[in-house]
Amino acid sequence: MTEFTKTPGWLDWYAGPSKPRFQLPPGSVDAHCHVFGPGNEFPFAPERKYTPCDASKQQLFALRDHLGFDKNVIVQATCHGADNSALIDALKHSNNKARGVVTVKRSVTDEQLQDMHAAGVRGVRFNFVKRLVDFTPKDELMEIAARIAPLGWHVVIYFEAVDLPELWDFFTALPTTVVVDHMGRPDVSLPVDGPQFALFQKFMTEYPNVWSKVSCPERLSVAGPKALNGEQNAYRDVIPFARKIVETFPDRVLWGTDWPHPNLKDHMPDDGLLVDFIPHIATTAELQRKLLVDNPTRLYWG
Ligand code: 0GY
Repeated sequence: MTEFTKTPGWLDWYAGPSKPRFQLPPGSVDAHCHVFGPGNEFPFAPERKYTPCDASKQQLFALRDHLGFDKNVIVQATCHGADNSALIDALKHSNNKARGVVTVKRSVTDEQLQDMHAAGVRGVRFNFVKRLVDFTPKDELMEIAARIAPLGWHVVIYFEAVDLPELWDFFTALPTTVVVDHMGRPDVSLPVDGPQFALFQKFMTEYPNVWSKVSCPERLSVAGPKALNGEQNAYRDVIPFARKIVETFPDRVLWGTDWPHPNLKDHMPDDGLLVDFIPHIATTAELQRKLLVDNPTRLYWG
């Protein structure tokens, strides 16, 4: 049995989350979440940049039911590298209520891709956040994108806003639907109508194959969670950014909890209160239904 020691300072996920006051529409999908291990069953990757606490499929499914979601999209986290066993195992035990986004190397075989598809995988993730991964050559990633395109899969990309100019040519050449994690991590201390966020909106405007997750206020916020218990103002600096994307591209947005919230050191959000953040960024029933039900269902169960 392999024992793993969690990275020092790394917070555990929030046990006993509150029941959201915002009632999720029927059929809602938590479209960005992870499973970690358990490490003694699904060991973490040798090349990982952090060691998380365990976060099992049973715990994820219990959270789904507690919050009022119907389904999950489980995204491969970097601590598992390109070994997708924990994720695939979760999909297979989900009763068709979970889809997956994996990380693969160019050595993956067509048969392995087919098996993953049968288990519920619908995308690959390319991660460009330097603190999380080692560099992978772009020609290798483009080769993978070309191989998964015929399966109808998409590419999920994770990057920091400052890196978008350098990655632009690669992203805009991808042959699939492209889903951006967490709005491309804007610096929310900059103006929402400033050049950095304008470039991200240009990316979505000029390339109609680009979607965005409007998730992770807890990661992006500089103001922080202070008002979480007093509602309204928690992560208030993220609201204009996320609202802008939801209202401009209502048919190409997704939302997820990001449970179990890797790499958080300052505070760990109560997932129930995170759900209560949704009506601040999707302010009408129609926008909420598109964000939580229609869009993820079309992309992952269509
Ligand atoms: C997220 C965010 C992070 C981590 C990962 O795969 C990962 O390790 O995605 C992060 O540290 O910003 O989306 O879970």
